[in-house]
Amino acid sequence: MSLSKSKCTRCEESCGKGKASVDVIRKLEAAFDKLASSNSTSLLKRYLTRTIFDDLKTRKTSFGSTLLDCIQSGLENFDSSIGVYAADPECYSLFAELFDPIIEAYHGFKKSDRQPPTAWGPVDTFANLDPKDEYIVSTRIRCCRTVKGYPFNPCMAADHYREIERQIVSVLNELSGEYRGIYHPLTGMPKDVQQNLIDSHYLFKEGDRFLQSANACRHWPTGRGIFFNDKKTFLVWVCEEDHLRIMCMQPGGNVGEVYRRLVGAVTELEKKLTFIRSDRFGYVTFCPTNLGTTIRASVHIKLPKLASNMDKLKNLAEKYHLQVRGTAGEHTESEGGVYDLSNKRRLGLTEHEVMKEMYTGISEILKHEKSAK
Ligand code: ADP
Ligand code: CIR
Repeated sequence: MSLSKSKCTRCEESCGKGKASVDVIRKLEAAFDKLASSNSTSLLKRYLTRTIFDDLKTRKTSFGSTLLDCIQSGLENFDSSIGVYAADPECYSLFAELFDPIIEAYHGFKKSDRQPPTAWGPVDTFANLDPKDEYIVSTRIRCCRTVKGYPFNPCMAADHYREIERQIVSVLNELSGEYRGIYHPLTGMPKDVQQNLIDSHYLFKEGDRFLQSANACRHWPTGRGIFFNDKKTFLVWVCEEDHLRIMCMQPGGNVGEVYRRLVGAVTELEKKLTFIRSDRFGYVTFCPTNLGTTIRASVHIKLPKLASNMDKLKNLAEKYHLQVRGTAGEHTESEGGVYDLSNKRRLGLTEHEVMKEMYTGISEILKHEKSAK
């Protein structure tokens, strides 16, 4: 099935470029008023002014995506931190008046900025952050990729999922050495196996309400699955939030080893798959927080002293451009005093600079933990 831009996969009609329907505009109007009077702290609420809303509410991309498709998640989930997704790659430009300030607020990346060319840099720069295994439980580095020729989740038909999965898995099956592994499709996966993989932090969770509201879970579980090597130190998520989430992880704090493995994996995959990269935003992703390098390098870390004052830990993390998440990922709580600390910015910096920011930040946080009373 080839990707036809003129045929909208949402309504299965040739809606093409044009104007949002009266029904969409009516829904937007009602939801805008509710958001405006809500106590939401999302970036959507902060930047969707009445003027911008009026400018954007009638627009529609050639994939058929409207403002509603981009902001539905934030409209339905007032506890969103961001609240927007690009329903298709064109949304970043057609709805730039909304996306640009959100992207700047999240990454510090201005309208006039450009993502530098890919630069992994020397992979041996980073050492073990916790050689005595006292604080860091595990290290994980992931990046996201969008395969050329396919839209983002909200515009994907069931056949797109089947086709892209086939394409990705045929490439994954050719990997060798430490990257050799097996693909496990979600379709037909026993529930206990799936839950076990989720609980062990290997597999994406199911039923994320932020993604569901964004129409990113249609045709689930068609086309979704996970590939991993024997040791589960190299894993690829297929068609969850993005077409590919490529990740390496292992116990302990050896950032250098995990980074080297990830760079090798992405380099191999790029030989066989063509990924969408824009001059301005680098690698293009569904969520604006992942644009650019798309790298989220994290440690699962125990910080008993700092975490006794969460406001202090969050302020410290912010100082080093780090984000604090719960143990099971985004929108979760800490379990057993383990926090997920990762780089917040991924856009406007090279891959190596992103890694350096994370590495330096975690080193500094560890110094604070060790000297705290
Ligand atoms: P993503 O990292 O892909 O944006 P999440 O925040 O939902 O998505 O995390 C996905 C999974 O990865 C979760 O199960 C989370 O616990 C796990 N994870 C993240 N960082 C680490 C880490 N350093 N060690 C082990 N598991 C991790
Ligand atoms: C939200 O707005 O909270 C969700 N849509 C998730 C946004 C991604 N979060 C992030 O910080 N990377």
